[in-house]
Amino acid sequence: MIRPDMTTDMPTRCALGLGSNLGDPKANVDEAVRRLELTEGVTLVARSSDYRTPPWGPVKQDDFRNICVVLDTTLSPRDLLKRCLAIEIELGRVRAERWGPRTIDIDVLIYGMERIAESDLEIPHPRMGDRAFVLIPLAEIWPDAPLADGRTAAEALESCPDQEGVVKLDG
Ligand code: PH2
Ligand code: MG
Ligand code: MG
Repeated sequence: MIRPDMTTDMPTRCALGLGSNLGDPKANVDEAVRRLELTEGVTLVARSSDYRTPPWGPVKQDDFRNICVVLDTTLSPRDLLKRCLAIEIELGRVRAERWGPRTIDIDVLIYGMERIAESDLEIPHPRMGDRAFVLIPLAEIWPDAPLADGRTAAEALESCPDQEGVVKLDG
């Protein structure tokens, strides 16, 4: 059991979900990945393809560009979250409406086998199991990724709605 603020010596395998639908989504996603790679204590293991995905949720907005990355980190869950939020700010994210358009969103989806339920940090991400824009890129690079309900990403994808709208992009 790792406390959310505990630093570890052994790296932990994690998954992040990234999304953008404001400004230049490709540039935003690429720059976010570059900054994650430059982060001390973070080693990028895999990056998924980029996907164009219809907006999920109540807000009418442009399609998103979504990817997932897998990384190994010695950062604590909370420090990893902090770094993700810092990169969002560095790239000019302004938090407006919930579910609304964003320059860049970086969500911590999975942190090893840890389960964390705090108001601002829930891992595994509680809503990822039925979201094609998360599961499709994640299953591409880490099909065995462990979700909160015991299923793997690939298993969850078998019954996941809204997959038709998700389009793999070339570059
Ligand atoms: N993120 C949201 C709300 N809706 N829809 C798509 N397609 N992709 C996202 O990343 C996304 C969304 C809130 O985080
Ligand atoms: Mg977020
Ligand atoms: Mg999100």
